[in-house]
Amino acid sequence: MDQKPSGHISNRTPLLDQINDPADLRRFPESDLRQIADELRAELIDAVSITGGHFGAGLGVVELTVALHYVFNTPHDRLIWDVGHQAYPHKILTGRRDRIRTIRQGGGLSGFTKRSESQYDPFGAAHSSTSISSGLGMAVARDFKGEKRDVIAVIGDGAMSAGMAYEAMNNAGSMDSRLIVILNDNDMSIAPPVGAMSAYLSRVLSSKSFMSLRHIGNEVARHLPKRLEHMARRAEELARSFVTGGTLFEELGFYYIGPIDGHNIDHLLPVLKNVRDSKEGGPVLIHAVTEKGHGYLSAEQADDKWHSVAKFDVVTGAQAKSSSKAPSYTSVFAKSLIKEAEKDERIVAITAAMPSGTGLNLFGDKFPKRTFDVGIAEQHAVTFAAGLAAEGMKPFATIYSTFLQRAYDQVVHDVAIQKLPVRFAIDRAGLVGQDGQTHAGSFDITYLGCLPGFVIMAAGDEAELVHMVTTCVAIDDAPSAVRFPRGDGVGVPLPEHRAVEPRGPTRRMPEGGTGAEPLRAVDDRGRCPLCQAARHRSDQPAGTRARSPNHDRGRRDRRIRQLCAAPFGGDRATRSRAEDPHDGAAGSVPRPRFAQRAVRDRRSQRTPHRCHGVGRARPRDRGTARKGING
Ligand SMILES: Cc1ncc(C[n+]2csc(CCOP(=O)(O)OP(=O)(O)O)c2C)c(N)n1
Repeated sequence: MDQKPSGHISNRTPLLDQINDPADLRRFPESDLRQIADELRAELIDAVSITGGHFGAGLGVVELTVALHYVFNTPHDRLIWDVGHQAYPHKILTGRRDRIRTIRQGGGLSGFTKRSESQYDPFGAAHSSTSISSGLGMAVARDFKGEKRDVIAVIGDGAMSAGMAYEAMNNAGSMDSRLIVILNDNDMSIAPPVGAMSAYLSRVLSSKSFMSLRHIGNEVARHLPKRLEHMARRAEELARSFVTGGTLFEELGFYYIGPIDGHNIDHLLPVLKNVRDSKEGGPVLIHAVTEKGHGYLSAEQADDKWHSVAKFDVVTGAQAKSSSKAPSYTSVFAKSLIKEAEKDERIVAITAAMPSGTGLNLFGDKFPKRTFDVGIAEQHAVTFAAGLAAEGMKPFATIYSTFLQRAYDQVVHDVAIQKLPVRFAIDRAGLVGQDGQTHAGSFDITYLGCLPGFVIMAAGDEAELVHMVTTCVAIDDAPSAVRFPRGDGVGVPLPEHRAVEPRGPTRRMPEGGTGAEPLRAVDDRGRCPLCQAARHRSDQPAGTRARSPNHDRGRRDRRIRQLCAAPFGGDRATRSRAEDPHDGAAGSVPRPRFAQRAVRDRRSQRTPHRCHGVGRARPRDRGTARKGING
């Protein structure tokens, strides 16, 4: 499709205008589906040009979306989109077209699939690689209940790099439950995909045998009888294995079909129908080859295939630029780490498929051999970092707060308990705006704060972040973490000299303001300024520090109340591990340590708010609605 002005939607989408839900779609003859897909793509382009959001992935699954809803009886059949960032066309076809221009806005549609939003979203997503596990669960539940329905999981080649996908396939392959997995292979993650799986898929696609097989496959798909006889299926499988040399998926117990052209509706329909009508049990994997960004030139030509975009001009493809003058926290982090790495060659950096989101693309340009993109594999990333640390390297595991959740056992078991000095650079800490609930970095303070000996830092501005990166490098006897928000800094000058932060009690940043506002002080009787509860004083036993009614009544935001409930105090945090009876002792309450920035800047007049013994809250933590996309 050319990049044309959108014009008046209803003039451009005469068939789509007649579709409110998939039942309407199914009333059209197959011959109209090509045009419906074109109209759906035009509508997607127009909508995202207004809202911004995930884009390239949705463009790549337009035909697949039409074909799936046409062939399967959704929502009775369960259609699960992995991650859910590619589900915008699905939302348009499933009764949400009228709200598609509210996507990712307060009160609007979610940018991912969400159970509470629609009966057509049978499973909520946003974190990747959950679709096969959840689909298998639904398939087994169906079998228990004696119901008849198909369960279809659509998963990208990037999401297929995560361990969870293999755990699910390994399990599904040993079961007899009917499950349809569609591998949407666009040879892209957010960045180009990495790892052996990606190389394997490329080999399958580029092999001569695939090229001729594709032709044969198309012919076979056209002429296969509706009811696949067991013998015929086996013969075809053997023939296919003979040509392709067998597939990993078949070894895992899946019946593998493909690769097929995921943009050709005439190829998709017969394959999907045959799979739907087959009476065979067990899992099937359909390998569909698509192009990320398909049908919109600027997206097709971009390196990142326009994975996610700001608002843009449909005709020129020009995206709206941010007007901020301050650098982003991400870039300040990356540049600080580069400076440290120039001095210390033991510093290495690890990302789990988010090189540009975490700034490690910059680090990688400078130190390609010291940068590791491990794929969507946060668990592996953390244990890999632990191994590096065990051998004296200085690894920075650079992971968004929300995605680090997935590696919690690795953080506990492989890092904290062994006291290995893995440095965690936790980007997107705090609320993240449009990506919503699933992407909010709400829990890292809590889930790291209860671990023994963990040094936790929270940067209140970009200057602090610089010092905290230096501090992480210096901490070589314990795990450490520096958390920082998404988006741009507050505009303070960056320090010329980097300093190691002393560890000590925490101080409190202002609520709901910019970094320029004064901190609220503890009053002279040591009471909390928010609720006047002396019980919050950290020198009282943890059990007695209940929240006051005033506080609970919501004098300030929910997060403050959460912090007040934290079971440790700032003064306790100054204890060294050697003194701390809780350190590593089984069955006791572990105490975290905190680093506090020396009071040396324009905030030097502020009094630490000592009643909250947890690292500082950030100015942006208050429901920020900054533009942009997390991942
Ligand atoms: C656990 C987790 N880590 C990282 C991400 C960020 N993320 C969102 S989409 C994406 C790429 C997914 O690639 P693929 O499955 O191939 O889908 P495509 O966008 O290429 O269609 C990543 C890494 C995530 N959603 N979940």
